[in-house]
Amino acid sequence: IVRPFAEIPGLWKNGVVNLYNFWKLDGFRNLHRIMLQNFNTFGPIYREKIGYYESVNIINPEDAAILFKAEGHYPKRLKVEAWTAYRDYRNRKYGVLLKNGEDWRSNRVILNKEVISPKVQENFVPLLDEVGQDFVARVHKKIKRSGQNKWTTDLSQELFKYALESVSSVLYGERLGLLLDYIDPEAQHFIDCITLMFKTTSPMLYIPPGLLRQIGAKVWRDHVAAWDGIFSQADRCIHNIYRQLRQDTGAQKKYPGVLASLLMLDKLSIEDIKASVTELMAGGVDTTSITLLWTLYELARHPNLQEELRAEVAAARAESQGDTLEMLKRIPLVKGALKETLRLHPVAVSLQRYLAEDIVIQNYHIPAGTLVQLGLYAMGRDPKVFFRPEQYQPSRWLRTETHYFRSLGFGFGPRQCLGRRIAETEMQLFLIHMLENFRVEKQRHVEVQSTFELILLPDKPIILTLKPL
Ligand code: HEM
Ligand code: 2DC
Repeated sequence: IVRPFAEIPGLWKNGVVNLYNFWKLDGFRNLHRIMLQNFNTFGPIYREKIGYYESVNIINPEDAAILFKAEGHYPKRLKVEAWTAYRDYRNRKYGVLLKNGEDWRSNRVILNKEVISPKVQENFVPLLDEVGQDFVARVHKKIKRSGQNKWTTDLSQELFKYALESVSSVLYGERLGLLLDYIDPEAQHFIDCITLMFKTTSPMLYIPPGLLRQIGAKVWRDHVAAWDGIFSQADRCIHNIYRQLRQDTGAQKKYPGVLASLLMLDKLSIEDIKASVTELMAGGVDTTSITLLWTLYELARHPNLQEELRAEVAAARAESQGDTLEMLKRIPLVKGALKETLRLHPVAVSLQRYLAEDIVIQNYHIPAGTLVQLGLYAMGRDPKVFFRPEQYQPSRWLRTETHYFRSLGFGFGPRQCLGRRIAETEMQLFLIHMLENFRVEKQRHVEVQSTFELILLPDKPIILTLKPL
């Protein structure tokens, strides 16, 4: 017999009291650990209400499968009100990230063709490969300048620049030049704005931004300033390409980038294109850079694994004879390493959907319209789901054992990460070039954990040493 919705365990009766307790636990930065603890207390399903944020939480891959089968034709995530409130406030259009319903679907279908289809991925490879080579050249230079034949540093700022340079080269078909000695202060400001935007979003998941705006709260003002910085920089880049395209007479053969392709395709309005390209540019910085930083950290902690990966890359290089696209098909362990990084250090603490239909999970009835969250961080560390979850083991993704709804770092289905192919290609090429050039080592024994600033970030600087091979 199926049990009713009201019997799902958890604390969902008093959102205000729960918000107070959440705040006492420093929940704004510990969300992932609190979710883990809740699964330990309540089991594989629990209901929760913090402030005005109400959800049912699940952890099992089999339950994730039920959730995604009930997402409907217009899958909808948790509405991040801070993001929509900014756009409403400044009278800007929503892009694909924030749209819903038919408007989302029609935009997404067109964007898919230019951003995530295998056909265009081939166009991205030479662009991203060049950025990877430039990054390596920059590290060699830093090593030379140090006079010690090595470079010890917190790579996060360097990786932000690498990620922004990569996503910009794909979007605009042009280099920004962020890996040169002189850095454009506007580009640096853009990077800082993205970090601030994420950081100021998390409290507004629980306290309505409209309220914070009315009382003139600092977090709302900072959030607005952050998005203003993001939009003005993206507007400048977009305007540049738009102008070039109008001046250009002859048809060129070279791949012109995502933005120019969308403009020439002429299927979306300029305003829709601008909104989504801005989101792609902003979404493409902290996500891939932090994932790469975690991967280098894990490789530094596992020197033997690092050598194994290096050998795979060397063999792939030899077999593919200069064909980079071919090379990307011969590095399963490198791909496994990226999956393993996202299992232990996911960017998104959860995936969420509003149910399009009633479902039954763990024998509880859950009505249509409910917000259901899959605890991605908790699932990645659950010994019932992954054998010895605490071990970083890329080879687990090679074995034929079931991966059914276990590799969900980029989300699932038609609403999954639009930047997925860009991110994967960019990260794979980065690792290829780094492994071919440097050995990565770690300083002392420092345990780094995650902290929640809307996305999960390392809670302290990760200091690594790069040595030429
Ligand atoms: C959505 C993860 C990189 C742009 C998402 C979602 C996740 C995610 C989990 C939600 C998917 C869902 O609800 O099913 C990641 C990870 C990345 C990454 C782990 C890198 C390691 C990027 C990059 C871009 C990007 C590089 C831009 C070039 C987007 C956009 C959406 C999205 C636009 C919203 C798509 C929609 O609503 O239709 N991402 N992402 N992401 N991501 Fe990413
Ligand atoms: C944060 O409880 C925790 O890819 C919340 O590139 C639920 C939630 C909702 C939406 C998620 C967000 C979490 C984490 C960051 C995500 C976001 C959807 C897209 C975004 C996963 C899990 C991200 C980082 C995008 C950001 C695009 C950019 C323009 C802001």
